[in-house]
Amino acid sequence: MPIYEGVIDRYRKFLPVSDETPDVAMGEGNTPLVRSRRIGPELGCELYFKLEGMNPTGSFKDRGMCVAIAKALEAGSTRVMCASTGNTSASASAYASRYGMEAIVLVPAGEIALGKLAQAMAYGARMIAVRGNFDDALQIVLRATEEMEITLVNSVNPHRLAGQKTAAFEIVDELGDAPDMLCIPVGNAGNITAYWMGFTEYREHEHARSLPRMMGYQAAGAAPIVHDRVVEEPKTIASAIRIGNPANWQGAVKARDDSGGTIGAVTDDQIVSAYLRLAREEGIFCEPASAASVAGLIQLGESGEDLEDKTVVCVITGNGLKDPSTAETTAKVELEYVEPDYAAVSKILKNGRAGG
Ligand code: AN7
Repeated sequence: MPIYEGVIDRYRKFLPVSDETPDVAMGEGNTPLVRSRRIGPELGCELYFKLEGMNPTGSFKDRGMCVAIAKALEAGSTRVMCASTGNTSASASAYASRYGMEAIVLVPAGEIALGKLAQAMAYGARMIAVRGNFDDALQIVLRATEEMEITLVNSVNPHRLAGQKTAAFEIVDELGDAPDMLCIPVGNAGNITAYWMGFTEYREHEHARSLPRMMGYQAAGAAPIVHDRVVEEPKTIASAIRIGNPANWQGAVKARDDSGGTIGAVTDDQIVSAYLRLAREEGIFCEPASAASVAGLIQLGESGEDLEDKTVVCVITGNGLKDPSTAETTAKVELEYVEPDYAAVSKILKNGRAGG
Protein backbone atom coordinates (compact mmCIF):
# COMPACT_ATOMS: atom_id res chain seq x y z
CA MET A 1 0.00 0.00 0.00
CA PRO A 2 1.33 3.47 -0.85
CA ILE A 3 1.65 5.82 2.09
CA TYR A 4 -1.35 8.16 2.43
CA GLU A 5 -0.11 11.68 1.72
CA GLY A 6 -3.15 13.93 1.82
CA VAL A 7 -6.13 15.23 -0.11
CA ILE A 8 -4.18 16.74 -3.04
CA ASP A 9 -2.60 13.41 -3.88
CA ARG A 10 -5.84 11.48 -3.41
CA TYR A 11 -8.20 13.79 -5.33
CA ARG A 12 -5.73 15.46 -7.69
CA LYS A 13 -7.97 15.34 -10.77
CA PHE A 14 -10.70 17.33 -8.99
CA LEU A 15 -8.32 20.04 -7.76
CA PRO A 16 -6.75 23.13 -9.37
CA VAL A 17 -3.24 21.64 -9.31
CA SER A 18 -0.77 20.70 -12.03
CA ASP A 19 2.72 19.22 -12.25
CA GLU A 20 4.04 22.71 -11.48
CA THR A 21 2.19 22.85 -8.16
CA PRO A 22 4.49 22.05 -5.22
CA ASP A 23 3.54 19.00 -3.19
CA VAL A 24 1.91 20.08 0.04
CA ALA A 25 0.68 17.36 2.36
CA MET A 26 0.55 16.58 6.04
CA GLY A 27 -1.83 13.63 6.09
CA GLU A 28 -4.93 15.83 6.01
CA GLY A 29 -8.26 14.27 5.08
CA ASN A 30 -9.10 10.55 5.18
CA THR A 31 -10.98 11.20 8.42
CA PRO A 32 -13.18 8.58 10.10
CA LEU A 33 -16.90 8.31 9.44
CA VAL A 34 -18.13 6.87 12.72
CA ARG A 35 -21.58 5.36 13.22
CA SER A 36 -23.68 6.80 16.04
CA ARG A 37 -24.54 4.40 18.85
CA ARG A 38 -27.14 6.40 20.78
CA ILE A 39 -28.28 9.63 19.16
CA GLY A 40 -28.98 8.14 15.72
CA PRO A 41 -30.95 5.11 16.96
CA GLU A 42 -32.97 7.40 19.24
CA LEU A 43 -33.91 9.61 16.27
CA GLY A 44 -34.59 6.56 14.11
CA CYS A 45 -32.01 7.45 11.47
CA GLU A 46 -28.74 5.98 10.30
CA LEU A 47 -26.41 8.62 11.66
CA TYR A 48 -22.69 9.02 11.06
CA PHE A 49 -20.21 11.53 12.43
CA LYS A 50 -17.47 12.77 10.11
CA LEU A 51 -14.62 13.37 12.51
CA GLU A 52 -12.83 16.35 11.02
CA GLY A 53 -11.10 17.04 14.32
CA MET A 54 -8.77 14.18 13.32
CA ASN A 55 -7.02 16.38 10.77
CA PRO A 56 -3.37 17.35 11.45
CA THR A 57 -4.17 20.61 13.26
CA GLY A 58 -7.39 19.31 14.78
CA SER A 59 -9.95 20.87 12.45
CA PHE A 60 -11.43 20.61 8.96
CA LYS A 61 -9.49 23.68 7.82
CA ASP A 62 -6.44 21.63 6.82
CA ARG A 63 -8.15 20.21 3.71
CA GLY A 64 -8.44 23.60 2.07
CA MET A 65 -5.35 25.10 3.62
CA CYS A 66 -3.02 22.58 1.98
CA VAL A 67 -4.35 23.56 -1.46
CA ALA A 68 -4.20 27.30 -0.64
CA ILE A 69 -0.59 26.96 0.54
CA ALA A 70 0.39 24.86 -2.49
CA LYS A 71 -1.03 27.48 -4.85
CA ALA A 72 0.59 30.32 -2.87
CA LEU A 73 3.97 28.57 -3.16
CA GLU A 74 3.39 27.97 -6.85
CA ALA A 75 2.75 31.71 -7.31
CA GLY A 76 6.01 32.53 -5.50
CA SER A 77 4.38 33.97 -2.38
CA THR A 78 6.31 34.01 0.89
CA ARG A 79 3.63 35.39 3.23
CA VAL A 80 0.07 34.33 3.96
CA MET A 81 -2.55 36.11 6.03
CA CYS A 82 -5.96 35.36 7.47
CA ALA A 83 -8.54 36.58 9.95
CA SER A 84 -9.72 33.81 12.20
CA THR A 85 -11.86 32.67 15.07
CA GLY A 86 -8.96 30.28 15.73
CA ASN A 87 -8.92 27.18 13.56
CA THR A 88 -7.98 28.87 10.29
CA SER A 89 -5.12 30.60 12.06
CA ALA A 90 -3.86 27.31 13.52
CA SER A 91 -4.04 25.61 10.14
CA ALA A 92 -2.45 28.48 8.18
CA SER A 93 0.36 28.73 10.74
CA ALA A 94 1.10 25.01 10.59
CA TYR A 95 1.29 24.77 6.80
CA ALA A 96 3.20 28.06 6.55
CA SER A 97 5.86 26.89 8.97
CA ARG A 98 6.14 23.49 7.29
CA TYR A 99 6.69 25.09 3.88
CA GLY A 100 8.89 27.99 4.97
CA MET A 101 6.39 30.83 4.72
CA GLU A 102 5.43 33.55 7.14
CA ALA A 103 1.90 33.40 8.56
CA ILE A 104 0.22 36.56 9.78
CA VAL A 105 -3.02 35.94 11.66
CA LEU A 106 -5.56 38.47 12.91
CA VAL A 107 -7.76 37.24 15.71
CA PRO A 108 -10.48 38.98 17.69
CA ALA A 109 -8.80 39.88 20.99
CA GLY A 110 -9.90 37.73 23.91
CA GLU A 111 -12.33 35.62 21.86
CA ILE A 112 -10.18 32.72 20.74
CA ALA A 113 -10.25 29.30 22.41
CA LEU A 114 -7.06 28.57 24.34
CA GLY A 115 -5.95 25.53 22.33
CA LYS A 116 -6.10 27.44 19.05
CA LEU A 117 -4.14 30.36 20.43
CA ALA A 118 -1.51 27.96 21.76
CA GLN A 119 -1.24 26.24 18.38
CA ALA A 120 -0.63 29.39 16.35
CA MET A 121 1.96 30.50 18.91
CA ALA A 122 3.74 27.16 18.81
CA TYR A 123 3.83 27.13 15.01
CA GLY A 124 5.49 30.55 15.18
CA ALA A 125 2.89 32.73 13.50
CA ARG A 126 2.87 36.49 13.71
CA MET A 127 -0.25 37.13 15.77
CA ILE A 128 -2.22 40.34 15.75
CA ALA A 129 -5.07 40.66 18.25
CA VAL A 130 -7.73 43.03 16.94
CA ARG A 131 -9.83 44.83 19.54
CA GLY A 132 -13.01 43.97 17.70
CA ASN A 133 -14.77 40.91 16.35
CA PHE A 134 -13.97 38.45 13.55
CA ASP A 135 -15.83 40.51 10.97
CA ASP A 136 -13.68 43.57 11.77
CA ALA A 137 -10.54 41.45 11.45
CA LEU A 138 -11.63 40.02 8.09
CA GLN A 139 -12.23 43.50 6.63
CA ILE A 140 -8.69 44.51 7.59
CA VAL A 141 -7.22 41.32 6.12
CA LEU A 142 -9.12 41.74 2.84
CA ARG A 143 -7.65 45.22 2.44
CA ALA A 144 -4.14 44.27 3.58
CA THR A 145 -3.90 41.40 1.10
CA GLU A 146 -5.22 43.69 -1.64
CA GLU A 147 -2.66 46.42 -0.98
CA MET A 148 0.40 44.38 0.04
CA GLU A 149 2.19 41.37 -1.41
CA ILE A 150 0.55 38.91 0.94
CA THR A 151 -1.62 35.93 -0.01
CA LEU A 152 -5.09 35.80 1.50
CA VAL A 153 -5.90 32.35 2.92
CA ASN A 154 -9.40 32.92 4.26
CA SER A 155 -12.10 30.91 2.50
CA VAL A 156 -12.77 33.72 0.00
CA ASN A 157 -9.63 32.25 -1.58
CA PRO A 158 -11.20 29.70 -3.99
CA HIS A 159 -8.36 27.21 -3.42
CA ARG A 160 -9.53 26.83 0.16
CA LEU A 161 -12.98 25.73 -1.00
CA ALA A 162 -11.50 23.44 -3.65
CA GLY A 163 -9.54 21.50 -1.05
CA GLN A 164 -12.40 21.55 1.41
CA LYS A 165 -14.83 19.86 -0.99
CA THR A 166 -12.79 16.62 -0.69
CA ALA A 167 -14.66 15.90 2.53
CA ALA A 168 -17.84 15.39 0.48
CA PHE A 169 -15.94 13.04 -1.85
CA GLU A 170 -14.80 10.94 1.10
CA ILE A 171 -18.33 10.61 2.46
CA VAL A 172 -19.65 9.41 -0.91
CA ASP A 173 -16.67 7.09 -1.40
CA GLU A 174 -17.41 5.49 1.94
CA LEU A 175 -21.22 5.33 1.90
CA GLY A 176 -21.41 4.46 -1.81
CA ASP A 177 -23.68 7.46 -2.43
CA ALA A 178 -24.47 10.82 -0.86
CA PRO A 179 -26.39 10.70 2.45
CA ASP A 180 -29.99 11.95 2.57
CA MET A 181 -28.90 14.85 4.75
CA LEU A 182 -25.71 16.58 5.73
CA CYS A 183 -25.81 18.55 9.00
CA ILE A 184 -23.04 21.10 9.36
CA PRO A 185 -22.20 24.13 11.51
CA VAL A 186 -22.10 27.45 9.67
CA GLY A 187 -19.83 30.37 10.55
CA ASN A 188 -18.12 32.08 7.64
CA ALA A 189 -20.02 29.57 5.43
CA GLY A 190 -17.00 28.28 3.51
CA ASN A 191 -17.45 24.70 4.60
CA ILE A 192 -21.12 24.32 3.61
CA THR A 193 -20.35 26.01 0.27
CA ALA A 194 -17.48 23.60 -0.37
CA TYR A 195 -19.40 20.45 0.61
CA TRP A 196 -22.17 21.41 -1.80
CA MET A 197 -19.59 21.93 -4.58
CA GLY A 198 -18.13 18.53 -3.73
CA PHE A 199 -21.43 16.66 -3.76
CA THR A 200 -22.62 18.25 -7.02
CA GLU A 201 -19.28 17.76 -8.75
CA TYR A 202 -19.09 14.13 -7.68
CA ARG A 203 -22.55 13.49 -9.06
CA GLU A 204 -21.66 15.14 -12.36
CA HIS A 205 -18.77 12.69 -12.59
CA GLU A 206 -21.17 9.86 -11.74
CA HIS A 207 -19.50 8.91 -8.49
CA ALA A 208 -22.82 9.56 -6.74
CA ARG A 209 -26.45 9.10 -7.82
CA SER A 210 -28.06 11.50 -5.38
CA LEU A 211 -27.46 14.77 -3.58
CA PRO A 212 -28.00 15.42 0.13
CA ARG A 213 -30.21 18.07 1.67
CA MET A 214 -27.81 20.60 3.14
CA MET A 215 -28.76 21.41 6.73
CA GLY A 216 -26.61 24.26 8.06
CA TYR A 217 -26.76 25.47 11.66
CA GLN A 218 -25.72 28.81 13.08
CA ALA A 219 -25.64 29.79 16.74
CA ALA A 220 -28.80 31.71 17.67
CA GLY A 221 -26.78 34.75 18.75
CA ALA A 222 -24.77 34.72 15.51
CA ALA A 223 -27.32 33.77 12.86
CA PRO A 224 -27.11 36.35 10.04
CA ILE A 225 -28.08 33.91 7.28
CA VAL A 226 -31.11 32.64 9.20
CA HIS A 227 -32.42 36.19 9.69
CA ASP A 228 -31.07 37.51 6.39
CA ARG A 229 -29.29 40.43 8.04
CA VAL A 230 -25.81 41.20 9.36
CA VAL A 231 -25.38 40.68 13.11
CA GLU A 232 -23.28 43.57 14.45
CA GLU A 233 -22.35 41.93 17.74
CA PRO A 234 -22.46 38.16 17.33
CA LYS A 235 -22.64 36.25 20.61
CA THR A 236 -22.36 32.54 21.34
CA ILE A 237 -20.41 30.12 23.50
CA ALA A 238 -19.24 28.54 20.22
CA SER A 239 -16.44 31.02 19.53
CA ALA A 240 -15.51 29.35 16.20
CA ILE A 241 -18.82 30.44 14.67
CA ARG A 242 -19.12 33.82 16.39
CA ILE A 243 -19.43 35.52 12.99
CA GLY A 244 -21.97 38.19 12.04
CA ASN A 245 -21.25 38.74 8.35
CA PRO A 246 -20.11 35.52 6.65
CA ALA A 247 -17.83 35.88 3.63
CA ASN A 248 -19.48 32.96 1.80
CA TRP A 249 -23.03 33.99 2.67
CA GLN A 250 -24.31 33.50 -0.90
CA GLY A 251 -22.68 30.08 -1.15
CA ALA A 252 -24.61 28.92 1.90
CA VAL A 253 -27.89 30.29 0.56
CA LYS A 254 -27.30 28.53 -2.74
CA ALA A 255 -26.47 25.23 -1.04
CA ARG A 256 -29.63 25.53 1.04
CA ASP A 257 -31.92 26.47 -1.85
CA ASP A 258 -30.51 24.14 -4.51
CA SER A 259 -30.59 21.16 -2.14
CA GLY A 260 -33.98 21.81 -0.56
CA GLY A 261 -32.23 22.18 2.78
CA THR A 262 -32.27 24.72 5.55
CA ILE A 263 -30.09 27.12 7.51
CA GLY A 264 -31.37 27.01 11.06
CA ALA A 265 -30.40 28.44 14.44
CA VAL A 266 -29.56 26.53 17.61
CA THR A 267 -29.25 28.13 21.04
CA ASP A 268 -26.18 27.91 23.24
CA ASP A 269 -28.12 25.58 25.55
CA GLN A 270 -28.86 23.24 22.65
CA ILE A 271 -25.21 23.41 21.56
CA VAL A 272 -23.90 22.58 25.04
CA SER A 273 -26.43 19.79 25.44
CA ALA A 274 -25.39 18.21 22.12
CA TYR A 275 -21.70 18.75 22.99
CA LEU A 276 -22.06 16.85 26.25
CA ARG A 277 -24.23 14.13 24.70
CA LEU A 278 -21.60 13.56 22.00
CA ALA A 279 -18.93 13.18 24.67
CA ARG A 280 -20.97 11.10 27.12
CA GLU A 281 -23.08 8.95 24.81
CA GLU A 282 -20.85 8.63 21.77
CA GLY A 283 -17.34 9.10 23.17
CA ILE A 284 -16.75 11.98 20.78
CA PHE A 285 -15.15 15.11 22.19
CA CYS A 286 -15.60 18.02 19.81
CA GLU A 287 -15.54 21.75 20.18
CA PRO A 288 -18.83 23.58 20.84
CA ALA A 289 -19.20 24.91 17.26
CA SER A 290 -19.02 21.35 15.93
CA ALA A 291 -21.86 20.26 18.17
CA ALA A 292 -24.14 22.76 16.42
CA SER A 293 -24.57 20.19 13.63
CA VAL A 294 -25.86 17.59 16.08
CA ALA A 295 -27.93 20.15 18.01
CA GLY A 296 -29.56 21.01 14.70
CA LEU A 297 -30.37 17.40 13.90
CA ILE A 298 -31.84 16.80 17.35
CA GLN A 299 -33.95 19.94 16.93
CA LEU A 300 -35.12 18.66 13.55
CA GLY A 301 -36.17 15.36 15.15
CA GLU A 302 -38.03 17.22 17.90
CA SER A 303 -39.84 19.36 15.32
CA GLY A 304 -41.47 16.22 13.96
CA GLU A 305 -39.37 15.86 10.79
CA ASP A 306 -39.49 12.28 9.54
CA LEU A 307 -35.97 10.95 9.98
CA GLU A 308 -36.96 7.28 9.86
CA ASP A 309 -34.39 5.26 7.90
CA LYS A 310 -32.72 8.39 6.58
CA THR A 311 -28.95 8.35 6.22
CA VAL A 312 -27.56 11.44 7.93
CA VAL A 313 -23.99 12.69 8.29
CA CYS A 314 -23.14 15.28 10.95
CA VAL A 315 -19.86 17.05 10.31
CA ILE A 316 -17.83 17.27 13.51
CA THR A 317 -15.58 20.12 12.45
CA GLY A 318 -13.08 20.46 15.29
CA ASN A 319 -11.45 18.62 18.16
CA GLY A 320 -12.66 19.22 21.72
CA LEU A 321 -9.10 19.76 22.93
CA LYS A 322 -9.16 23.09 21.12
CA ASP A 323 -11.35 24.62 23.80
CA PRO A 324 -10.50 23.17 27.21
CA SER A 325 -12.13 26.03 29.14
CA THR A 326 -15.58 25.29 27.74
CA ALA A 327 -15.15 21.63 28.64
CA GLU A 328 -14.28 22.58 32.20
CA THR A 329 -17.14 25.02 32.66
CA THR A 330 -19.86 22.92 31.04
CA ALA A 331 -18.92 19.41 32.18
CA LYS A 332 -19.11 20.39 35.86
CA VAL A 333 -17.10 17.38 37.04
CA GLU A 334 -15.44 17.98 40.41
CA LEU A 335 -12.06 16.40 40.99
CA GLU A 336 -12.14 14.10 44.01
CA TYR A 337 -8.94 14.67 45.96
CA VAL A 338 -7.53 11.80 48.04
CA GLU A 339 -4.44 10.94 50.06
CA PRO A 340 -2.03 8.80 48.00
CA ASP A 341 -3.03 5.38 49.30
CA TYR A 342 -5.30 2.50 48.30
CA ALA A 343 -7.46 2.78 51.40
CA ALA A 344 -8.50 6.34 50.57
CA VAL A 345 -9.52 5.39 47.03
CA SER A 346 -11.32 2.19 48.02
CA LYS A 347 -13.18 4.07 50.74
CA ILE A 348 -14.67 6.64 48.39
CA LEU A 349 -15.47 4.02 45.75
CA LYS A 350 -17.44 2.03 48.34
CA ASN A 351 -19.03 4.96 50.14
CA GLY A 352 -19.81 7.43 47.40
CA ARG A 353 -17.99 10.61 46.54
CA ALA A 354 -15.23 12.24 48.55
CA GLY A 355 -16.55 15.03 50.69
CA GLY A 356 -20.11 14.01 49.82
C1 AN7 B 1 -14.75 24.13 14.50
O1 AN7 B 1 -11.17 29.52 11.98
O2 AN7 B 1 -14.09 30.75 10.66
O3 AN7 B 1 -18.79 28.08 8.02
O4 AN7 B 1 -11.63 31.53 11.33
O5 AN7 B 1 -13.62 26.49 13.44
O6 AN7 B 1 -16.66 27.33 6.97
O7 AN7 B 1 -16.67 29.20 8.60
C2 AN7 B 1 -13.82 28.70 11.79
C3 AN7 B 1 -15.02 28.17 11.51
C4 AN7 B 1 -17.28 25.32 12.15
C5 AN7 B 1 -17.55 27.19 10.62
N1 AN7 B 1 -16.63 24.59 13.06
O8 AN7 B 1 -17.10 26.89 9.33
C6 AN7 B 1 -11.96 30.36 11.53
C7 AN7 B 1 -13.37 29.98 11.27
C8 AN7 B 1 -15.42 24.98 13.49
C9 AN7 B 1 -14.83 26.15 12.99
C10 AN7 B 1 -16.76 26.47 11.62
C11 AN7 B 1 -15.52 26.93 12.05
P1 AN7 B 1 -17.32 27.92 8.15
